[in-house]
Amino acid sequence: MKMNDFRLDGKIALITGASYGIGFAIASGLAEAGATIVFNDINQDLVNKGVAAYKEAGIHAHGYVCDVTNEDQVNEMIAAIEREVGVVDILVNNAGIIKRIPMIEMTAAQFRQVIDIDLNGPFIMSKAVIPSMIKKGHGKIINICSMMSELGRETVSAYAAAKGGLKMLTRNICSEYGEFNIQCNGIGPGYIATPQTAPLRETQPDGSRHPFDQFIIAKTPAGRWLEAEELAGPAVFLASDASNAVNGHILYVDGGILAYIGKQPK
Ligand code: NAP
Ligand code: GCO
Repeated sequence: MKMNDFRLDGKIALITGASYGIGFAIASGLAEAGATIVFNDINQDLVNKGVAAYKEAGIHAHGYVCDVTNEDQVNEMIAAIEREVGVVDILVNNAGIIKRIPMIEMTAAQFRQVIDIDLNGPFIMSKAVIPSMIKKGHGKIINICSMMSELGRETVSAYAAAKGGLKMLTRNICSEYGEFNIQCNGIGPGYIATPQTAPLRETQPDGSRHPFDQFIIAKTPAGRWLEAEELAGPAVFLASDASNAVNGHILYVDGGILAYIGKQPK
């Protein structure tokens, strides 16, 4: 093993939904390791804001408007990236949404929307990049899974179904394309302070912490929410040659939540 195995110089990384949040943090880490950063988001305003944010961080990122659930848009984006930047070596399927609604109150349309973005999107994106990875003789796909790839909780039925499916899609891409030197793994973040979880951390009218905030503190051995930047190192590892023998694995970056019964209430 050489430390250079962790470098990504000369590699092109595409991170979906990466104008901010976890995608932005992972992209920044991949850039630090030498990768050329390409990202997409759902509209031009977000892409423009993302390009500016990357520039502010000293990263020249290539931004594209693309809805990951729209196969025509995805195929057009991948063709444009291959013309304008080059063949994608590393795909991070990060784009995702959550709806926190009790299952019997959730409409079928709402359930389908979460499945569409969080599971169909990674399928469509992976299907679009694998043929060129096969031609190139290597590829890395990293799916951003979740605690809900392993656990359920109230109000997140669609999200848990999607993220559980994403875990198995990860294993199936590994099974089907490992022979072409394509490694497909997942990262399962714990509870990360981003816009997606902001409603779970809102200070209460009486100035106390949100009940769910207190719950996560008790469920995390380190007693804190994790930062998006803490996912960058694991992402660099899974995007690099250092992990060429790792395939079909979900790397939980959760501060130990899955290992811990939780702190006894005082
Ligand atoms: P976030 O702040 O909500 O960012 C998600 C990004 O994806 C946004 O830029 C969003 O754009 C974009 N997006 C949504 N739908 C899209 C579509 N159809 N096509 C393209 N882009 C789309 O979420 P996050 O907290 O950074 O989470 C990123 C990923 O990590 C998600 O897959 C999430 O499930 C997963 N995750 C998050 C946590 C956590 O604690 N935060 C933990 C585990 C896993 P808009 O702004 O327009 O919605
Ligand atoms: C929730 C949270 C979680 C996190 C993450 C945990 O409502 O429980 O949003 O789902 O987003 O997926 O790993």
